[in-house]
Amino acid sequence: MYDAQPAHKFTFGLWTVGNVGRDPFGEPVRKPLSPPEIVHLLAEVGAWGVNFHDNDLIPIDATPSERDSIIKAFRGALAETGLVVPMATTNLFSHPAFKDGAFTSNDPAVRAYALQKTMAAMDLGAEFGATTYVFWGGREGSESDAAKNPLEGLKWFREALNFLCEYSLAQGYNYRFALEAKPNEPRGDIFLPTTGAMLGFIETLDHSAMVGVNPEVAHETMAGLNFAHAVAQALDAGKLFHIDLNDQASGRYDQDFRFAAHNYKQNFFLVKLLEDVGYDGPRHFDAHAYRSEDLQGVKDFARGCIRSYLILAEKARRFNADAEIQGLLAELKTVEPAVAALAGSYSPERVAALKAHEFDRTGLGARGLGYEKLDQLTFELLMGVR
Ligand code: 3MF
Ligand code: MG
Ligand code: MG
Ligand code: MG
Repeated sequence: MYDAQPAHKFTFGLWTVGNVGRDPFGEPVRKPLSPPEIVHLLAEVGAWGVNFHDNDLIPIDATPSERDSIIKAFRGALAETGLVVPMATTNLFSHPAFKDGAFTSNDPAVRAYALQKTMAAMDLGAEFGATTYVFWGGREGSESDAAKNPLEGLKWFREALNFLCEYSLAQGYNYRFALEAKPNEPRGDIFLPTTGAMLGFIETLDHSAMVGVNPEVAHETMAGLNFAHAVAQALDAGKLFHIDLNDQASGRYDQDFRFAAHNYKQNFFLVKLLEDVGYDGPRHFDAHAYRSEDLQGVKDFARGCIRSYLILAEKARRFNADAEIQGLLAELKTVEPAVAALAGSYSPERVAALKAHEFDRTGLGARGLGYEKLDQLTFELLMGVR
């Protein structure tokens, strides 16, 4: 019943199940897996696709012949398993050269190197058929505003994206760019810290139609925001090009927990939103297993991400089919047709009707909305007692 279908497009990054459990205070706890091993592991747990940063696949210091043999082995694993590569991205954060950011580094040489590295990574992604290219500004920010002018940072970031859009078009790549916001970590502050900020910025780009967003559960949650609302804004703008599913407790370090490991209710509303609108992009898990886990735990983690999504999708169907819940929702919107017709788009007739209407302000304020009951019914549905 909770089996992944290709239509769900469940994907994982090489860096997710490949995470070795290093953190700022501790050494790795798991052995690294090679890209072909990861592809086979993902096939075993039911994934449809695999995504990568350039250096997840090809080490930054690989020789051309090493590159060729890695690509050959990876291609072989994809052919054996049928996994696809829908998304690619650039690692612009691990190497010390990027300590002050990449496209927004104060150093022009670093900004130029970031362009060169991204073009090469776009070439690599295109070789594997990727159609979404993600930009997460890992270190595009600052610790001290003494060091960087945010206006310059935005200008440089725009220049880089305009350049790379042109490059994608000139190469005939089929890329849509997806910008991923994060409020902080690993920088004190990261520019364009929320999905809403990215959506505003996109409209300032030369090729704004080919640029959308890749919101991540953990990132909006770190900022104390409602993730489903951020996704709704992206959907409303026609800009939900990709999504990073994981989980996070508000106010904590960047946790990247298994999808829905923490906020069951918030993630239920997220899944319901995606399912209700028929989102047909990849459902990408950008998460990793707890540091307590061995290889078996990594598989449990990956299967858990998929299964939790499908369980919440099933709950969303039940919510939509629940007569009592739907009755409460319908009741909320039931008013006299003449009054309902007063709300809507501008017209001289509506202006006249509004000016002439006398509202029962006291009655409006006195009306109970039934949200306590609605929320309790939702909780009971989620807990399986309904
Ligand atoms: C960091 C992230 C990143 C991005 C990735 C692009 C390492 O918090 O979320 O994962 O998602 O760089 O997809
Ligand atoms: Mg993240
Ligand atoms: Mg993270
Ligand atoms: Mg992410």
